[in-house]
Amino acid sequence: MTYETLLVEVADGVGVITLNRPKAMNALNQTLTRELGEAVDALEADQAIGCIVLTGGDQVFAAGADIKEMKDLSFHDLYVSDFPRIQRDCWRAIDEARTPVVAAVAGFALGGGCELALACDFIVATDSAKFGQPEIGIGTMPGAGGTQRLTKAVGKAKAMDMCLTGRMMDAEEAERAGLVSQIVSADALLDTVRKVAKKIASHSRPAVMMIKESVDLAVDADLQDGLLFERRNFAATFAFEDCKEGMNAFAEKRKPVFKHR
Ligand code: DAK
Repeated sequence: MTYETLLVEVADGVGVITLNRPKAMNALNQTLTRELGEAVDALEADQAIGCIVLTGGDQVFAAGADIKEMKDLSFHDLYVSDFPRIQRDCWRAIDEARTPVVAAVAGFALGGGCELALACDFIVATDSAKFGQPEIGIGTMPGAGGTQRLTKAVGKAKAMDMCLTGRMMDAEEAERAGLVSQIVSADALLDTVRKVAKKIASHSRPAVMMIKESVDLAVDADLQDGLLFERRNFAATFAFEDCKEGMNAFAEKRKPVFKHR
């Protein structure tokens, strides 16, 4: 499929989606969010894809929702259309994807851009990355998870500070705060994330899905419920052919050949 605001490439079991509105700093207009939801859904439905990478390229991730498109909307417009729904569907697609989604962030990830990165399973950033929820500066507030996912990721103090002052967090602070899994140099970002994604895609897909579900549950569940869910999922992996193959391959000192079954 071809898109007006995205580039999508598929190789080695990995789908890479690049936001492509460079003149507007990848601001998330309705076309982009609609296309992004469609692209994530299409990669998710593709059995050959074991990991999705979401990036804005090596300059900027996304400077937030498109303010110029949004500025004349009324409360009625937003409420009745549910933001509009099509735009919300973009976060829904990432949120509901069972295939892991890795964000590769260079430069600004602001407002909806930060929220988009937060909706991914983890974030790899360059040292140029800047995360922020600057909506307060334009008289509004985060609306796609900034007060919720950011708080769960970095804790109340930093989330309050960022949302109330609009200040940006640089890559080092973001890594210290647990927002970012690793920092890489700008020229290595896409290669590194492709390698990480390829590694994930090489593993048993059903086992990857169970791990993703279990880690996601840890964010909200009570510890004992989470541990029980994990234990049950661990036992369930023994029903996968891939689990037998992985353990036999270890015992036979060879590489496993997973069939994703
Ligand atoms: N919208 C539209 N255009 C933008 C933009 C944005 N968010 N950010 C940048 N641009 C455009 C600029 O207008 C400029 O375009 P031209 O003037 O050249 O045509 C071009 O990108 C370059 O920007 P600057 O000239 O401003 O570049 P600087 O390096 O000086 O500054 C900046 C970069 C990123 C610091 C600055 O552009 C900036 O502050 N941008 C706005 C950041 C912001 O406030 N973001 C939050 C927007 S509100 C929801 C989903 C999403 C949301 C809410 C709900 N639901 C599903 C319910 C999200 C809301 C938001 O993100």
